[in-house]
Amino acid sequence: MAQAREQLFLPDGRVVDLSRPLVMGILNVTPDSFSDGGRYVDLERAVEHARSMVACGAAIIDVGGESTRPGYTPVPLEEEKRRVLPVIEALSAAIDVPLSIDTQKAAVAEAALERGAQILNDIQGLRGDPAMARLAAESGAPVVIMHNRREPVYADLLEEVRRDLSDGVERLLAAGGRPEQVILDPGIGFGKTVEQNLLLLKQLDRLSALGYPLLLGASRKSVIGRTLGVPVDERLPGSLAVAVYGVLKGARIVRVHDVCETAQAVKMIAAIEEVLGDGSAHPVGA
Ligand code: HH2
Repeated sequence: MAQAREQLFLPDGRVVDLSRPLVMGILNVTPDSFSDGGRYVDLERAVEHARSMVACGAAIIDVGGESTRPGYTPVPLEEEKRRVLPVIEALSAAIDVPLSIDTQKAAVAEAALERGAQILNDIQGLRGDPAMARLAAESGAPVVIMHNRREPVYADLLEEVRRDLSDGVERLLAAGGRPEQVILDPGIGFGKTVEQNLLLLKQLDRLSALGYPLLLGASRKSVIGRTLGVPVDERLPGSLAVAVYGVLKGARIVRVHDVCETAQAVKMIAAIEEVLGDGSAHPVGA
């Protein structure tokens, strides 16, 4: 199995270490996101929330100005820019961790990069806006290529997800981009039934075989709600279980709302995996 790359190279020259799994904190500056809509539309509250996620261990903050929950209302370009750009600008000055821009519009992504965003997050996997692959290639920024389909119809789920993701990678390379920029994401909740989401999680390690770092975003999603029969504000235990399972299956970045709790879970996994010795001497503590 191909070993996934363990670094992200940012346009500003910084390098993000992926040898340990990272937490990406979600900052939705939308009135209508499915779990946190309306909470951070105010600039000061957005900055405060980002700061608190960083304090808890977020290594990346993902800023989004358009909810993409099932049945969402598309946001016009100017409105999306109005929502995200001031936040990107303020966060570039306020916090040290890299910012990613969660958008399907190349014009929003480009303006965000100009204001300090360092990572592109395209839920259309470079198969939506035709200008996105070129922008990714020209900027040299790491780009999350997420799997997405309109209809949950597959003859062979894993094979088709792999093929669609590879197609996104091909678009980047054809536009002049580099394999080093690629981060892949199975797109939990996007054009998949509950069973298909569970199956993709179960087979996540097989997506690592493509050789790119994997990002997993299942936080508070309906696959958890439906499996456990719990409303959106009671999905923390399920979200933690999926994040831990995902990391053990090879995810290097987990995109979550509950950063403090997830960062502790991920740190605990790293501590167990990295402990040395045979346990016969030098106990670390009780
Ligand atoms: N999920 C959502 C949005 N962006 N990006 C990536 N790479 N992977 C994901 O799984 C993903 C994503 C949807 O979740 P959320 O942002 O919480 O909700 P909403 O779309 O309602 O704002």
